[in-house]
Amino acid sequence: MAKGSIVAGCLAPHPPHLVYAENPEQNEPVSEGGWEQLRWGYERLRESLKNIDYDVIVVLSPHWQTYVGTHFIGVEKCTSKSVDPVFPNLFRFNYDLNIDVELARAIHDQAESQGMAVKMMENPDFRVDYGTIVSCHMVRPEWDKPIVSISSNRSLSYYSVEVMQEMMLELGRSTAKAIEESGKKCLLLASNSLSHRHFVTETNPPEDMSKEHIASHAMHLWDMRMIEMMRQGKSQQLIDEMPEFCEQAIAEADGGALTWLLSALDVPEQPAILHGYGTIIGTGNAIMEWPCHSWEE
Ligand code: 2X7
Ligand code: FE2
Repeated sequence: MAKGSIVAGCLAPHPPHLVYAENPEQNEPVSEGGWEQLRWGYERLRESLKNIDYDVIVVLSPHWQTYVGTHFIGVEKCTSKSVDPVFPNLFRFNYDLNIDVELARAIHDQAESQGMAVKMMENPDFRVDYGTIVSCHMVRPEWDKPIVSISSNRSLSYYSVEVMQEMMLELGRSTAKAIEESGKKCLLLASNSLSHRHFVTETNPPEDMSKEHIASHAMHLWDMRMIEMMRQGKSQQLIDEMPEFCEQAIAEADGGALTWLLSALDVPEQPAILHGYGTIIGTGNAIMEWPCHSWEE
């Protein structure tokens, strides 16, 4: 069997506003658009991935929070309605998705063999979180690929952001090894915003773009710093600065997704492509791609 591979890794932020603004048939609320800078960014990412052949999307979302270990969805079909608990006015999404349980279990087993606490989630009534759904929808609205859904183990709540980072580095290595042994071609998504200070009141309508901007200049500076490091291939420096970024920018990378992704990509020195940046209720969001399929062996 040929070795499996990661064809590309993406930073794919998941504010529900993006799906709301797209008006797909699966989502109940109807909008007049909004957040076009980011939605055009996702358009460019989809265009960039259009001719890349892959079998499965592997996604880690900070909105599936588990407190004892990392969990993996272990049921083959998930069909229900996902409602954002904070924005039920924007996101009530009817989903019907397929899980690659075989690959999920392979990553689970590999991580377990490295001493990580892991669990296969086998409850057939489990409700998939909106982070997973929004990132997958914006990257592949056809929903024609199975996914592997990985939880965010909030070890930072029990220990520290440093412990969390260490665990995500191992999860990334385990993910890459399991993918290689599976023979499958995979697209990896780290589902998170960058700076995460947000406004506490909503405009009317929510898509009124005259009110949208970054929460503060300090958040802007942090976002630009992280984007520049990604664009310059400074992954190790980014990982080193992650604890400070998480603390000072209340960054959603605290859920571990970005560290997991960079580790799975073997801490790349190759530049990432910036497809778009924009704010959503004051938070900073970048759509980035590491096109590993084009890198030399
Ligand atoms: O989950 C989110 C987020 N990360 C950023 C902004 C707005 C809503 O939801
Ligand atoms: Fe979020």
